[in-house]
Amino acid sequence: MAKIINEPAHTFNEYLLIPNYSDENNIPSKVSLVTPITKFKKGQEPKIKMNIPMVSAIMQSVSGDKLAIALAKEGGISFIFGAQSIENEARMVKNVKSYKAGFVPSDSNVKPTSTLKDVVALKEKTNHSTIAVTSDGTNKGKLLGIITSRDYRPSKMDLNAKVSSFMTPLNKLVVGKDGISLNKANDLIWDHKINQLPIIGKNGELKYFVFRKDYDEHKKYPNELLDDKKRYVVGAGINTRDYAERVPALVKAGVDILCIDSSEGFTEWQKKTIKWIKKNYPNIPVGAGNVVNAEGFRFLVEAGADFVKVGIGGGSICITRETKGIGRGQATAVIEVCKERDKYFKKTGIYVPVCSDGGIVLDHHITLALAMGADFVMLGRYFARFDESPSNKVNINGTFYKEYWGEGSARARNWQRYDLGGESTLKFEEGVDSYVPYAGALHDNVVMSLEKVKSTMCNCGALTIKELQENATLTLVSSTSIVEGGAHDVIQKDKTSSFK
Ligand code: MZP
Repeated sequence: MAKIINEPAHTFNEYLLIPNYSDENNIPSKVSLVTPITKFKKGQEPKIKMNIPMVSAIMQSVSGDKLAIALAKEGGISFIFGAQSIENEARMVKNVKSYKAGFVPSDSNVKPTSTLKDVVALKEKTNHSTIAVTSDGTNKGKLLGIITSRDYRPSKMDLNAKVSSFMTPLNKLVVGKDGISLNKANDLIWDHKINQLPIIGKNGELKYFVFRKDYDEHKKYPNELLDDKKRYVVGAGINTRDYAERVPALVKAGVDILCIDSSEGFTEWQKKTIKWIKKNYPNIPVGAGNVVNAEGFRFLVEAGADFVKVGIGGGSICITRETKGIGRGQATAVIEVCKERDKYFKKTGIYVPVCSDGGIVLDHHITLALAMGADFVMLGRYFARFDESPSNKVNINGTFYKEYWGEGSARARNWQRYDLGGESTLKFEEGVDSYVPYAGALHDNVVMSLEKVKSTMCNCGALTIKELQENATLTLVSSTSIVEGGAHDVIQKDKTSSFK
């Protein structure tokens, strides 16, 4: 007879945290959200830590290079979606690794033989007030000068005038050499009272501009997550079919960490994939999943996984539980797996971080997942709503939305995520295509969500995620007490409040 668990599996919404004593030290500005993402031995440091406990989902409508840069600026990691060609995924990883905060490749460029008319047209198109003059008119050509709005006055000048006659030539410019630090570049900008500093390579070729106006912008990101070469940290999703070709390309592009993207991780395919990576790229950490019980966790850890992802069927776009009848309430799954993780740590002295993936609806669900033992959370719907996600922003009846589709939807064409051997096709859908309300810039939202997490941690007397995991008290709540938890028995004046 089948094994039957009679205890119901619970979701985050069925739990609340009970405050602990907080002393005057428990203030949000003292909370650290630093968290491990790769396994480590007791007393040692993990290879990669994040500054915030958030990673973005391995999804076409979530994790492109733009979102990866925005999230690394906040201190988290994106896993670039794997359901695309190997070349495209590697290019996205490369874009993140070659992005230098504060160093901007020039978007507006002309040749010395271009005319004032060309400059005016370009300015109208790009709205950039700094234009580079290079030997070949590209942003990689030899720098010959720059044009700013101070160099020309269209109403008083001949529109056929050649750029070389009115640009500020190189010998009158202050320039920085490639490799200069952002601090040094900003010092030059301040010392010489200029608005932009061109950075040139060994042969005088243009590399970037550093702009005065970006100086404060950079200070907005005290938590940015950098590797030892000061490049943003980025992850990438892989599948259990083409890893022997995909992984080398991603490693070559500079990827920091991989994660096998699959709806079900307790499989021989995952074991084979992890073993292959460990044999061929022992220095590249790889996460695996998804599992929802202790046995699944143990299996992936013994196969060599560096972190384990938990969650089946709880994603906002996911219909796996309806179509296949597999899955588990996310809270119960996280609690059981984290208990096993702690047991494994006690026995072996190896700590394997756990990621709670999917089903985060309210910001406080992040805090609950952490209190239940997760080291970080993976979010899809949450990030899909922002400017930086790769999907379309659409206006429906006057309200803006972003498109968000599951990797198991027909639209994603990601059969590899659901692969059980056999034919290379998706036989039925496990995800839906949807809209989510547009929510603006990633930065503003992440800052606000984490303020709430820190505030709750203070109420629980915790200044670190570890303290929260060790000392939090959680309680199951009744369905009527969930109703009591929202505004009730009043007629709300404004139901659009952004309390979530
Ligand atoms: P959520 O943050 O939108 O609730 O959930 C995101 C997670 O749902 C992803 O990280 C992934 O594990 C899972 N997912 C992605 N696509 C599907 C699907 O089409 C899915 N079924 O379940």
